[in-house]
Order: sequence, then C-alpha cells, then structure tokens
Amino acid sequence: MDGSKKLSRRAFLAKAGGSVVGISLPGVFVKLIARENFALAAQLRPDGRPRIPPSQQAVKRLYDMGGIQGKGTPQDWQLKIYGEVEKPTTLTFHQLLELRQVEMTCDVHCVTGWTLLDSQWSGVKLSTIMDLVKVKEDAHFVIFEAAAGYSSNIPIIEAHKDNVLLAHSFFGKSLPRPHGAPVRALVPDLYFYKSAKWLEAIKFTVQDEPGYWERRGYSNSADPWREERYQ
Ligand SMILES: Nc1nc2c(c(=O)[nH]1)N[C@H]1C(S)=C(S)[C@@H](COP(=O)(O)O)O[C@H]1N2
Ligand SMILES: [Mo]
Repeated sequence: MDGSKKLSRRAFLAKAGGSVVGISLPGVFVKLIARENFALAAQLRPDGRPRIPPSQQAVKRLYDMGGIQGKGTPQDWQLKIYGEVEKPTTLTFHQLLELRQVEMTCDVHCVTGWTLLDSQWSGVKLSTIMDLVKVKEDAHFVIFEAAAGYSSNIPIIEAHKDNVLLAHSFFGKSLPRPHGAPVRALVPDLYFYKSAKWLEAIKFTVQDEPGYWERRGYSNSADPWREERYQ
C-alpha cells in the first residue's frame, strides 16, 4: 500500500484558538524505506512485542514535528518539580547534570505513523528525580509541563520505567532546539506526543490531567502496540 496515502487518511486536525493545528507530517516527508520495513516487521523486542508497532513505518531520521519552542538555552533553564512530593525542588541545568546520567538506545513512535529505530539519547531517569523529590504514595500521575502551555501526562507506573528519561542529548550531542533543548521528556513506549519538548516543570498529581493533545482527541493511554491513537 502507498505509505503516504495511508498516512494522509490518518491525518487528524483539531481546531484550537482559531488556527488549524494537528500532529501532522512535515511537508518534506518522508522517504519510507519499504524493503527494510518488510524485514524489520519480523523483528521482536526483548519484551516480545514487534519492533515496529502496527501501521507504523520506519524512517531514517528524527523529524521536527514543530511546537512552540522554549528559549532553548541551558544557562537560564530551570525545572520545577512539585505537586504530590515531600521535597518540592527546582533544578538548574547544572544540577541536572550532577544527577546520575544514563545513555539509552530506543525506538520512538509518532502517532502520525513514523517510527525511528535505534535513536540514542542521554539524560537522567525520571525515576532518579522521583527518588530525589520523594514522591508521595498518593501520586498516581505525572504531568510534564512545557513551554507555551504544552503538556502531557503519563501514569506513575510508566514513569517508573527504566527507559523514561529527561533527555538533554541526542546521538552524543546537545539536544537540538527544535527537538526540545535543553531538556525534553522521553517516554519511548508511548506515542511521541507524550515526550514533551522544552520541558519546564514536572507535576505529580492524584488525579489525571490530560495534556495538550490528549484534550484534542488523541488517546490518553497512547500505547503504540494497541494502536491507541485517538479517543
Ligand atoms: N513542548 C512540546 N512538546 C512536544 C510537542 C509540542 O508541540 N510541544 N509535540 C509532540 C509531538 S506530537 C511529537 S510527535 C514529538 C515530536 O518530537 P520531535 O519534533 O523531536 O520529533 O514531540 C512532542 N512534544
Ligand atoms: Mo506526534
């Protein structure tokens, strides 16, 4: 099947603030690599799930999916961590670098249909931050708050996973500004709209608070293997 047709049929637009916005593919999209996808389709992850989730196509680089950028500079960046925690904390970029750093290779899956395999990130595990601020037992959700009012939300059980990071580097270099500099959330096993770029705060809550796209028709649970794209 023609990949671009398949994707445009899935294209989804929401009206917000008078302008049409959507999690849509960039105009220059996309060299689909059909033959490689065929071989990759047979691969399984260590957890037994298929390497490529249903109806996704592997691409060769990370696309800039837009969004209203934050300032992008580490010097005056701060991360506020608050809500249901015993020690509300604000971290500077320097303080973030003093926490335990990890490197990770993972796949990311955009709800518009592309999957980037084997992307390399470094940063700090969200679980490291959770230990630092002593998350209370009644915290059931994590809300990522980003520049210009973007937000996304994940359940606390996802937040504990080893592959959920606050990422500051991509393939060994500082995260480029279009991809969320200086720090973005990275939640590889949910659709990529959960991975808030230009991160400014992390809030722990008792009740769920659906994020920017989750309030505009996209799935709150966002599991790529169950194809949870829309509500
Ligand atoms: N702050 C912010 N984060 C965001 C977005 C956004 O618009 N603003 N878009 C999300 C969506 S829909 C996707 S697919 C990914 C895209 O990340 P990328 O541009 O690095 O590929 O970022 C997510 N994080
Ligand atoms: Mo997206």
